[in-house]
Amino acid sequence: MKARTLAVVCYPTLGGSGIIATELALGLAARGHTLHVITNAPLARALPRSPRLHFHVAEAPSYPLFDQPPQMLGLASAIARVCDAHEVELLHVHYAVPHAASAFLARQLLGARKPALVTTLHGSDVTRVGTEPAYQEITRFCVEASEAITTPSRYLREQAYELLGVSLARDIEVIENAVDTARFVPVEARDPRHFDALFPAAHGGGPFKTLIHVSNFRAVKRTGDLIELLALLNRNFPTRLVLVGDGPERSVCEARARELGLRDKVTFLGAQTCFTEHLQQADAFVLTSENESFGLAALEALSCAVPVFGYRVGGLASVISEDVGRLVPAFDRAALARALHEVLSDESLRARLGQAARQRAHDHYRMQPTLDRYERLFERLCASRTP
Ligand code: GMT
Repeated sequence: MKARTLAVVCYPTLGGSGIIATELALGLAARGHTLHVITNAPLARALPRSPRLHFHVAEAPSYPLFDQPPQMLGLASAIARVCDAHEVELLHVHYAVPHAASAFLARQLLGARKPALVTTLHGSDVTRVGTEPAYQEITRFCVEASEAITTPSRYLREQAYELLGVSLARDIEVIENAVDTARFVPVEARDPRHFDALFPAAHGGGPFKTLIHVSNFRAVKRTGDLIELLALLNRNFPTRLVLVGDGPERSVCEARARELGLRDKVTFLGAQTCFTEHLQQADAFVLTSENESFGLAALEALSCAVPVFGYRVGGLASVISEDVGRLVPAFDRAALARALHEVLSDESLRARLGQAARQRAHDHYRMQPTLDRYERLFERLCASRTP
């Protein structure tokens, strides 16, 4: 593809949509494109320097009349300025609310100089917030104003038609998320003592199996289920839990762990940008989400050869096949505990799932084929704008 000037809008936090957006930006810059990443706050994760990667933080000045600074407006203004100043040919927005609306406004402002627009829907922008009656019409309208719409799973594509009401006449392209399989790698030999320093108080009753979970601790993640699960497992199977990330449900989990007498078996690491060393050493990755359009954190675990366990919800089943972990009926914690017990008590089975997990990440979810898909889409749209 001819080198193009592209802009990306995403959330700066450690959520999946921001992670995949910045990974794509890095990959596209490495392929010779110039990328302008626009966010409403500095990125939570520092990215490697690249002469072709530029960052812009949208300003949203406040005023005593405002409850909150009008971020959507500040973002629209930043998009228009960046696109105009750098002659951006294509704008890619990740997560529709409110990014698709900011992009719509910016393009109106730019008139004939407007870039082509691609909107990637990610999950709760369709299944939750996008379908709030107060937001649905405006979100659907702005999403449909994009020249191309993509989703990371077939599941979310169906939901976009069904819940958001995107017209069936509009094509929605499924481009699955990907993982950097060179960074998320298995360790050659796992260290059985790796987690001991994180659990100084948990003596006696071992040897422990260690589960890991990574998320933003929002209600949709049902992180409280992880604590209940840990209690079930510890009835006859010494297990510890490492929790990476932060968010509104974290304090609820901490309180529940205390109530259940499990505080010495749970470690809260908080928001971390470098947790791969822990992921690689875990016996299993667990997620108990009420819904996941894809499950990027689970894919990162697979790439580290760590089997994944969770509920059969949303698009997770397309990522987690039976040979790389276990998905059980939604919210059935006892079934999840049984599945974990079955696999973790048989190290050769666990290792087989781990190997298959790595293979699956490598065969289906490497960055390069995903970058190829986006490049083809972007080139088609950029070429059709050029006179
Ligand atoms: O939709 C969200 O909840 C936010 C978003 C994020 O920023 O973390 O997560 C979604 O996008 C990820 C990247 O495509 C997916 O891996 C997650 O499964 C998806 N989350 C949900 O569907 C709940």
